[in-house]
Amino acid sequence: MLWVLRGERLRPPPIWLMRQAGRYLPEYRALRAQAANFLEFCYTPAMAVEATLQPIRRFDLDAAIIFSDILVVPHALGRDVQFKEGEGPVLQPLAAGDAPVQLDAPALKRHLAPVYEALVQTRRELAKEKALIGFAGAPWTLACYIIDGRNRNDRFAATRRFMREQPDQFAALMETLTQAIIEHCRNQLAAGAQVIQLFDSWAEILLDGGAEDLQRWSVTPMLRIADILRRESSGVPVIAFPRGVGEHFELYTREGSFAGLSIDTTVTSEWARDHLQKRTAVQGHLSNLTLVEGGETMQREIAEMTKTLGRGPYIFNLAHGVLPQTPPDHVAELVQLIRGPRWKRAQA
Ligand code: 1CP
Repeated sequence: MLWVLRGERLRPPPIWLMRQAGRYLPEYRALRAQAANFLEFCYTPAMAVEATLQPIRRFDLDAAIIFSDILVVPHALGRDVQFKEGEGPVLQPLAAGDAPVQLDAPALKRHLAPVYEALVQTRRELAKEKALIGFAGAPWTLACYIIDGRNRNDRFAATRRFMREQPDQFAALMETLTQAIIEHCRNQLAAGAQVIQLFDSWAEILLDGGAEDLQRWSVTPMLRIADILRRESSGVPVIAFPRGVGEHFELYTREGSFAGLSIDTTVTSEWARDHLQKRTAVQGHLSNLTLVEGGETMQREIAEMTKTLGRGPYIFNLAHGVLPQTPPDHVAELVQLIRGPRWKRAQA
């Protein structure tokens, strides 16, 4: 996978899946039952290492993503974060006029030490040829959870209002988050992560305010994070995943910025080949619902994707994380299809 992020083409393409660890795996559910809550799970290195390695053992995927969550950064910044069974994460919302969120870098490092320990141990246990991915939420997506407190499926209305009505306080929060994310990624790289993926899961909401808002609050801060990490860590590859932005994915391809762009189903494979792949490796973009469905639909979509994107630097992945109702057999079949005889013929 690291070769692809340097611009090489690999056949078959390397494959990993967002949320490859999780509830669709019986061994994950068994492990999860041993932890009092989700954060304890994330902060217990032995459990996080085991959850990280489970999908690698079962499916022989090409990369492991450290088992953690994007919300450990707000937690490390002193926000109250709770994962409620069946409800998802709930944070203490940030209101206009509240004391500013502040970064204490040594305190963040101490708080997240179990995540870094899990990376060290995972790298030790992971086969040499498998890449180890660290990750963080992008500033905008973290701001959405910090201000709204939870996802009410109203496109983070409180955050959008805060952005309009408290522009200075919002800008200060975004700056603190950018610095905190840089610290967290830096620490993950020092602990053995070889790639960083930045998840801007709610980037699409910024488009309500036009491409200028997307540029200012997603593209620019994510580029800054990638630039700093690359400069400090001799060219470490950063993958950006600004979900749902369609043709605006192109804004993220500035020369020498992200080594990879993870795309979803808001663009076609042809569009990604023509507009993105000359400047960056492309990762994606099978629908997670197609993976649930499996069968001929999955076979057809994989064939189409690998044909179109497989001629350039390409990493196979989903458009969005594996769903809990996914049959594990479909993941096994997906890996078989990607590594299947088609590629051997193509190379002959
Ligand atoms: O108890 C459980 O099993 C809870 C489910 C779960 C899991 C398995 C959550 C709660 N987080 C995770 C792990 C996780 N989260 C990983 C692990 C590595 C892997 O991919 O295998 C990663 C990369 C994330 C990233 C994450 N968390 C994102 C970005 C990606 C995306 O899905 O867009 C987001 C938005 C979150 C927040 C979050 N954490 C958990 C839930 C249910 C949510 C979404 C809440 C919502 O907005 O509806």
